[in-house]
Amino acid sequence: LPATVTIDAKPYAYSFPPRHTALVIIDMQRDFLLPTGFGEIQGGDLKAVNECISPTKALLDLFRSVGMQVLHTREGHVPDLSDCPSSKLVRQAAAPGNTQHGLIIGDKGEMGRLLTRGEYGHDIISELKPLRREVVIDKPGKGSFWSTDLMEKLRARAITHLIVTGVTTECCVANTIREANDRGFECCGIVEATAGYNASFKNCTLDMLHWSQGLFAFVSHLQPLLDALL
Ligand code: TIU
Repeated sequence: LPATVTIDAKPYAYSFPPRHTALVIIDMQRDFLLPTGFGEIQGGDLKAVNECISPTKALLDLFRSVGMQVLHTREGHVPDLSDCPSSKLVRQAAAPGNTQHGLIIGDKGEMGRLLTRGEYGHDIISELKPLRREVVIDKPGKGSFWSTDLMEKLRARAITHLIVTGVTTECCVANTIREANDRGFECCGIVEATAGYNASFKNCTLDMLHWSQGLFAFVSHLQPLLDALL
């Protein structure tokens, strides 16, 4: 691996040291990607999020093949929901006439209890299944640092730079990048390898992340990264 790699990005070129750079794949769980899951119950557009699976797989294969670090995250709660703040439960509670939010976290869906650890729907889709040696962070929040040991895991691996992918751009990807930025990590989002439930939110979110000379992150594309590392 070269000491430093530089790729075209917004707002300007992103340079990273491959030995100290990790791919972070956010919440590519059945509950967010498959029909009857939590995302669809919330009214999410599944087509968009499914389109980011194969670019994310391409990056995962690339990082594995060149021996770079990979971390996965999953959003979800312990079965007694003691780590689920009331704000997350209240928000999705059924309102009169609202059938869309008739089910909340912990309720039984067709893939098991929604966003509940240990359930089929909570796990990562088979296409992106983590290897035994790869870190999987279980998180109760949208950001990946809050109430997890991600910071310690990154420190132990001497990681300084994060390539962040996954779903959803506007929610857990953005929160994770903002948390990482405050902790001093140099982040880069990859347009094709992230998606959200609302196309305009995806574009706004990515623009906001790199606005003002890279306020929170850089944003690049899949191909420059493949070209630089292959
Ligand atoms: N609701 C929504 O857009 N996303 C989430 O709740 N979680 C993630 O983004 N992973």
